[in-house]
Amino acid sequence: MEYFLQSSDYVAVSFWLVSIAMVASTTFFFYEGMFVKASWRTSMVVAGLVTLIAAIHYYYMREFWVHTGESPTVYRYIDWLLTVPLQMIEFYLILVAAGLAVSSSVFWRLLLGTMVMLLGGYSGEAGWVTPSLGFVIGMTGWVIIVFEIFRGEANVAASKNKSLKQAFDALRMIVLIGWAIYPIGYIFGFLTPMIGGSIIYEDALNIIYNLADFINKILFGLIIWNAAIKDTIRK
Ligand SMILES: *C/C=C(C)/C=C/C=C(C)/C=C/C1=C(C)CCCC1(C)C
Repeated sequence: MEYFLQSSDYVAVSFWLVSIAMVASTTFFFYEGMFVKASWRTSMVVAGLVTLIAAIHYYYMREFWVHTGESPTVYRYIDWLLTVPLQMIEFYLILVAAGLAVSSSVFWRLLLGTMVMLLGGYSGEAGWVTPSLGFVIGMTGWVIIVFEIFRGEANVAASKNKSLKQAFDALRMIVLIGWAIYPIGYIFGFLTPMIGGSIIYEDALNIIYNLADFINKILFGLIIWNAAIKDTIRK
């Protein structure tokens, strides 16, 4: 058992780097949020809350990894359970910030997709069901979310406002492409044991998930910041 992070432990180093990046982005989002148009402030605060919640979990996950050498699965999913719904609220908030009316059922459908996706993934990772069944359930939840933002009511509302449409399009590319990194991590971790022994698969799983969180939480917030700034300058 190690008390401190070993420089040769590159998975632990990746936990460390993401922790710091999350703290730095939180500061940035909260600070910048004070200078954007009032209707965007809640969106900026929520972007900062996502990275703040992640930062706390990353410190904890790094410790867990350093001491046990095992995947911090429970903490990872608690983090996702808190932050993914907040990101789904963002889709709703930016529509409202742009003065567009959407029914709250948009948010409930996004939340339903989130729950199915995370419950499926966790069941597979925790061994409640087979890894492949967990994967299929998780993918189903993701498809519900993708359908809602590409074909559902939110999409129709967003297309009515040009500047918002840009931000909305960028955010949904995150959900489509950035989020695809997670199932890839799951495949490496659980569906390709032939790639190597258990050590390699825990490493790959955590490195890929850490990279995914780095992109999908920080870039997500930056897109909202960019839209907020543009809308503020334009007046
Ligand atoms: C901030 C955290 C985020 C944006 C987490 C997103 C997590 C996912 C998109 C997870 C997706 C999964 C699947 C689509 C199928 C396999 C199981 C999961 C949970 C890894």
